[in-house]
Amino acid sequence: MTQTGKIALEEHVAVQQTLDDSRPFVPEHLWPELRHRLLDVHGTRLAQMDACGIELMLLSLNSPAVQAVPDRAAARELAERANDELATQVARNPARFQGLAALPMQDPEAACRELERAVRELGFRGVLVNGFSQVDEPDNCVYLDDLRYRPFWALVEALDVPFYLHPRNPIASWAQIYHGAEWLLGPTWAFGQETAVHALRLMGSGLFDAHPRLKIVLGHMGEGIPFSLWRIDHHNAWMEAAPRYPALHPMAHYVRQNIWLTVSGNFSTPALVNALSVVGADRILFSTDWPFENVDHAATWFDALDLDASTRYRIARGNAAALFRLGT
Ligand code: GRE
Ligand code: ZN
Repeated sequence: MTQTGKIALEEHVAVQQTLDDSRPFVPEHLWPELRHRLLDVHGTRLAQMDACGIELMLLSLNSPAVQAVPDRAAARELAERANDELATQVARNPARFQGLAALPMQDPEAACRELERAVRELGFRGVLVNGFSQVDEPDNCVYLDDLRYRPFWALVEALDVPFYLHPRNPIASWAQIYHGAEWLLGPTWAFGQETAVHALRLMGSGLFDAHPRLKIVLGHMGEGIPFSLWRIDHHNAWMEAAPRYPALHPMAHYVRQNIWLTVSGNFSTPALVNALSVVGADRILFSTDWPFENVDHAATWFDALDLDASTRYRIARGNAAALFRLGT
């Protein structure tokens, strides 16, 4: 049964300056197709949405984009320009498209200013950041549990907008484990590993004790965290050792308080069953990951799932409408 009115949250576009970031992820003969998909909004994309029962896409920039620009001023300029272009696209059809802001995390104060501008002036519904940022030097990778970001997180909480933590690849000098096995990079494995560790860093840092109302969205059915959650919190229980992180609670507490998952790029029924049993239907949201995945692959899989009407509705659109305050 086609569930109409679906809302999709991890849906990417590129601007000219970020287009080539996506080029390594596709065989050369398919680059013209991916390039078209990344630059298109109102043609192929909208037709796919109409064909597959998707009412609304939240658009965000491709990866790694702003996060891979070490120069602070250049990162600021790129984020501002990309957000302006995205706002222009959204304004052409706001009933079908809304925006998530790109932010120059290389400069935390500028990230705060751009966040306020994107939410208050451009009407964006939240933020999507592509993992760690390279700051000043290409090899200086900074994760978002760094204390320099505490004022930024306070602002995200005060504005009450969701923060989508999206994957990127580790840089070569930090990724020896993948040397000689490059096939594991990208969506095969490294994206999930990188993003799961980043999310666990946030949880373990105590960030969510200081800011309990932060709302973090993870794609790809939670990047493996639901599957691993029990072991993260319960390994070697007989040793009765105190946790070695500053946070006040087990990770399961933060997963249930601060984390929402989308099914983007992970159209696996066993993975969904696991996520449903670990985090429940109120924290799982539909998404596709267009243009890297096909809209019809996501929708055909979702529409055929054997779910009760309430669960189906919440995952398809109810949870997203509440979380991102859509349709208000
Ligand atoms: C994504 O945005 O999730 C993505 C990429 C590149 C390749 C595959 C993929 O940015 O899913
Ligand atoms: Zn994505």
